[in-house]
Amino acid sequence: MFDKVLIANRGEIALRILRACRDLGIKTVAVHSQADRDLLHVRLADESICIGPAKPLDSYLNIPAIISAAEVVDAVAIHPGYGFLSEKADFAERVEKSGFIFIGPNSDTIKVMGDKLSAINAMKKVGVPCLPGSNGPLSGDLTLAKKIAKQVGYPIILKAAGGGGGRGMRVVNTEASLKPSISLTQQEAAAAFQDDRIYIEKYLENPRHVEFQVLMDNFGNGVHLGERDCSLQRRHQKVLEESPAFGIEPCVREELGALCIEACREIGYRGVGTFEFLYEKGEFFFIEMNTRIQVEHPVTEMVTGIDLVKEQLKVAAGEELKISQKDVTYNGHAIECRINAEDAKTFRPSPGKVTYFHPPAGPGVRVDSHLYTGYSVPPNYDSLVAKLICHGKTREEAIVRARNALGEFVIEGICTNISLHLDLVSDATFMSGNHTINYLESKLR
Ligand code: MV4
Repeated sequence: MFDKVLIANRGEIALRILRACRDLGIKTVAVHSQADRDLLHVRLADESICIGPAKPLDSYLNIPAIISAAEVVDAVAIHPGYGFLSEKADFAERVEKSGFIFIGPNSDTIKVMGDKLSAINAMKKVGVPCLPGSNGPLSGDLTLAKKIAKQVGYPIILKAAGGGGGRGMRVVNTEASLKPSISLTQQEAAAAFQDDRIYIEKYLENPRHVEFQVLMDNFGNGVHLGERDCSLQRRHQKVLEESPAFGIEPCVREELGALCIEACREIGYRGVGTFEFLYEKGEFFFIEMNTRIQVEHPVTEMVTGIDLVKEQLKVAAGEELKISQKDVTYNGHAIECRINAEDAKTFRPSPGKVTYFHPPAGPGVRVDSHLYTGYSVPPNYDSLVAKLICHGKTREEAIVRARNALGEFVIEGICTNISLHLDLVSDATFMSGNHTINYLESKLR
């Protein structure tokens, strides 16, 4: 196992990684910005180094500063967490070239999955279901684009090959608007991703977002850990996630999960990974893959009993996966509420000093948070301050526990979206399990 790991992230996930390292007897190094000296994981880490000013570009996105820090402390491996540099192939490559281990897939794999077109191609090879579309970048031939769009059937969606996570997309409803939409999307893609390749996909108007978790070692061994429903979102920010997804039959889960593992073998995938699907009328369609640990990983951990961050560290260290698919069982149901420091009505960020912090507890209740009484939430970063994960034997029990735990949760001094979550866990549509990706935004209108 690694002697020492550098944690190239902040907030709750940095603390989560630190705890997984401790479980495995690994020494930890926290790198932090000038605004983050008081983070809980910085205090708990064996060593800490300030890598620059508060602005993310000057610290958590500053590749030379992070690699120099790893050299100074003699770390063996670097854990990128989520966000920041976690899916930047050139970061992974520079970590590898500097003689450290990047805790994640190798940089070539990140590159393949970062290009949405090559990701879709890799999936098609093993029979993972994808949406009808252009099957490649548009050539510049408008007549051909019109023909493809007509075949697929309007509405269609234009997506940038370099996009993902909701960036670089445009819905097109009619042939008349195809030409201007193509040129706009192309221009935006060139500016945002330095890559003007765009493609056509059939647009699904009211799907659910269902994603599969996989775990692969370096030797082609792998398991899937079932799926999560992440349909409750606002402006591409997930708000509440759960596992398993409502109404997915075990045989469907095993079939699609097995295909995801096959796809991983095809691309030489190592580590934890997430396959994102749109699910509509009983059908799954692959849209993209995430090559990092995700915010919502705890719901999968609660249901399977598998510690994803520990497994991630073990396979990155070259250990063979000890879990086989028959060892993966699904116990009950878990839901995660993302608690943000923001106004519950306007969604404006609400940084500031937490004058009192009292998290809920009890059977089936888990809180992943870096908050403590007296901590000041800086204004420079994502507003996620806590994740409340509630488990129960059934979906209903998990929801009741979430309702009760949200009622116990006390965060004073800053605004949070706890009241929004209290509303959601008593919402009739949410309780029915039939909500789609459009539900939360329409409810808030
Ligand atoms: C789509 C789609 C409908 N049809 N693709 C948004 C984020 C990115 N991962 C892909 N996204 C979508 N792609 C087709 N062909 C609708 C979305 C989408 C979405 C997907 C998942 C969760 C929330 C969403 C919110 C708006 C749009």
